[in-house]
Amino acid sequence: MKLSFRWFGTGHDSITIEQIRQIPGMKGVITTLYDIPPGDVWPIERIRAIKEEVENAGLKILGIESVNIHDAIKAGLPDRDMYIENYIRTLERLGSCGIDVVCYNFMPVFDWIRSDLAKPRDDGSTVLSYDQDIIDRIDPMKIFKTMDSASNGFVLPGWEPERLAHIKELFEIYSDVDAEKLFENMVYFLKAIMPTCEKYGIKMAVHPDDPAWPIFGLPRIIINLENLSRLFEAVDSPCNGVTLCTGSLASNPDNDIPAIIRALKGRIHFAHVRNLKYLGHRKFDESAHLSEDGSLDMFEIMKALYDIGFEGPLRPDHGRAIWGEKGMPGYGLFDRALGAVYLNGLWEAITKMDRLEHR
Ligand code: DNO
Repeated sequence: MKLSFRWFGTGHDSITIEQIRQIPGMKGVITTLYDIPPGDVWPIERIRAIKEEVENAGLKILGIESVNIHDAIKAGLPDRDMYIENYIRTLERLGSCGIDVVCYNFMPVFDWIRSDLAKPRDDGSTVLSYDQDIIDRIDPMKIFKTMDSASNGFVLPGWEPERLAHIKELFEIYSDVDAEKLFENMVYFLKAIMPTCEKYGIKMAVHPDDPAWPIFGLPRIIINLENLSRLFEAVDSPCNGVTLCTGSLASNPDNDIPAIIRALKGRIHFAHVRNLKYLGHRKFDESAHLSEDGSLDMFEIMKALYDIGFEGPLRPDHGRAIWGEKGMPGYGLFDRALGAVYLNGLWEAITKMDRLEHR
C-alpha cells in the first residue's frame, strides 16, 4: 500500500503540504480541485499546477478525491450525456498528467451525513457522530444549514453551497429515481467512461454511501458486498473498482469489512481506513483509529488488505479534533497524523511477521 493523506489544496485546507510531508512514511496526497463545480471540465493548467505544487513539496498525487458526478448523471436526466462528455474530458486530462486513481460517489443529493460534527468525548476531544433519531427530526431542506454552521467555516466535501442552494429542485429531479433506476444510471455512466479509463489506466473507485442506508427517502446503493459485486459484474472492467472506506461501509454492522476486502480482491483501488464505535441501532460515534478505541479491528482490516496484495493508496480517514486544533471537521492534522502512523505501524508488523513465517 502507499500511505497517503487527503489534502484539499492551498486556500481550501487548514493544513499545508509541507506539514503532510513531515508525517513519517507519507508517500503522497489525495487531492482535488476543490472549487470546480460538479459537471465542469477541469482546466488542464490547474491540474498541472497542483501536480507541480505537490511534487515541489516532495510528494506525489496518488489519487483524486473526488471528481464529483453531476446530479443529471445520477438522476438520468436528458442532458446527462453532455455531463458525461465533460467527465470524460476531465479524465483524459488527469490521465495525460499521469493521475490514475479517481474516487467519486453516487449518492443522490447529499454526500456523507452526520448528526453532530463536534460531539464532546470524555477525553476532551470532539468527534463526528451519527444518530438516526436526530436525523429523522431534521428537515432535509435544512440539513445543509445544520452541517454548514458546524463546519468551522470550511466548505465540507460534497456539501457545495451553490449546488445545495437548489435543494428543492434537487429533490424533484430524483422524485422517480428508486434504487434500481439509480443502479441503471450508474451502469450507464460507467459503461460510457470505461474506454477512456482503460486507455489511460485510470482506476475508478466508487466511495461507499455514508451511512450505508437510504436517507430522507433518497435511495443509496453502494452499501454492501452484494450491490458492489452486482456493479462489478454489470461493468466488468478492472478499472471499475471501489474505495474501500471502512467507516462508511461499517456504519452498518452487518458489513464484515475484512470479509468484504477479501471478496473484492482486485477491485479495491483506494482505501480509507478509520474506526467507529457503535452506540445502538443506526447510532455511532467516530473514534480514534486505534482498534481498542472503537468497534472495528484495525489489525484484521490491514491484514486483509495485505493478504489480497493491496498496492493502491491508503489513507487515514476522519480524525477526532484534538489538542485544540480548529480544522475542517474530521480533517484536522493531528489525529489523522496519529492514525497514519498507527496504520503504517500495523502494516510494518504484518509485513515482517509474514516474512518471518516464510523464512
Ligand atoms: C467525507 C468523504 C466523502 C467522500 C466522497 C467521495 O468525509 O468521505 O465526502 O470524499 O463521498 O466522492
